[in-house]
Amino acid sequence: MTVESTAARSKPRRSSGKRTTAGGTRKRAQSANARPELVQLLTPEGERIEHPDYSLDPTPDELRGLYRDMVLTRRFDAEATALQRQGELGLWASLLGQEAAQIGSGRALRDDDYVFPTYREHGVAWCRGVDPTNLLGMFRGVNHGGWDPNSNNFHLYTIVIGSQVLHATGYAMGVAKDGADSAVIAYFGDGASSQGDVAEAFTFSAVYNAPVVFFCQNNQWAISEPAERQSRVPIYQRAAGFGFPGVRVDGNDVLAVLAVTRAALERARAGEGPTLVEAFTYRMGAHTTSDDPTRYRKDAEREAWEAKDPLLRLRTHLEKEGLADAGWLAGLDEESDALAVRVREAIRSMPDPDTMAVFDHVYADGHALVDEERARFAEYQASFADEEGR
Ligand SMILES: Cc1ncc(C[n+]2csc(CCOP(=O)(O)OP(=O)(O)O)c2C)c(N)n1
Ligand SMILES: [Mg+2]
Repeated sequence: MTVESTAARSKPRRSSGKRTTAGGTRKRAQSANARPELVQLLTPEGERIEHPDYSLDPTPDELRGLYRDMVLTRRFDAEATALQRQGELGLWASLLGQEAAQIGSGRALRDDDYVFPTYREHGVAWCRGVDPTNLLGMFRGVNHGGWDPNSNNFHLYTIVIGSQVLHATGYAMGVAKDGADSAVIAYFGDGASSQGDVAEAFTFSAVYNAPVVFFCQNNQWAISEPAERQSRVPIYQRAAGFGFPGVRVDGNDVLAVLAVTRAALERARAGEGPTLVEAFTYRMGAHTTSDDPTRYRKDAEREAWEAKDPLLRLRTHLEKEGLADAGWLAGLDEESDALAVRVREAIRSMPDPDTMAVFDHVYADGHALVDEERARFAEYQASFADEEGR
């Protein structure tokens, strides 16, 4: 297996010898993203393999724990998708297929590390101890976030593509100034990698040696735009141009993601600066519940990725090694069902917000314009009460 890490590379790699003509540009871009070199510790067939740069020696309990995390996260996600279809949520962004990328990286974190997520990091939220029901409020439209970021060092979901990568970098620069040895991790997608904010974050983090890990989940699609439209080279290789290491990991291999993210976080803590981790994975579902992927991608592509399913490969491994018997698996099924029931009950009993609350927290000390808007809105609302009273 080839180690495709700009960190591990000591001498320039030889060209593959493939030539690119003007007319072959698209072909080259596609092959760059489809290149198979990545860090892997567990094959799609559930076979444990070694890697010269990344080792991991998980206990049976840890292996079962990772599988449990992925199963419960997938179940929560499926339940949320169903709740959107039943009109209980306005929208849902499914993480289906990306469980290993999120659980592997989430479990590599220390409590004092800080996470800046996008809108799809339900598995990372799970690892941080954010209650899954809290993730639903924003998608139901009853709050603007749903949790206190500082309770779990898990920032609010960010929908403005790429902006949280800059926030993470600024936060990491602050961590370094404080002299703390925590690390920061910024999640973003293949599409976000084209944003100016991400390039700026790369520059600042490199120049200031900020303790940040850039964790790009390359799920192959940015809504209907394929990954090859984002970059002429594999995304992880961009790090070299900014002066820090990049590594591509099999994003459907929870063990490899855990090992690679742990190493990147350790580098950050040791004052060695940022790392770009590209988790090569696949978005098995739609971009969100508002999207119809059959309009722009082929069934065969999804089917090819199904064979690399992150849950299946760890389950195969556990069964092969005799680490998960039928009783344990049945217990996990029961736990999943109980989680689903809890989520459904929580959403149905979620109170609608006070409509005036939208004016709260706009300014710390109040503002004349907001006061005026609040008064006008109160008057407008009262007009309905008057009508009802007639
Ligand atoms: C600044 C900005 N531009 C455009 C959008 C609309 N938008 C929402 S999601 C998305 C695609 C993001 O793709 P990617 O970064 O690959 O993340 P993924 O959704 O695949 O996890 C776009 C363009 C947005 N939210 N913010
Ligand atoms: Mg994407």
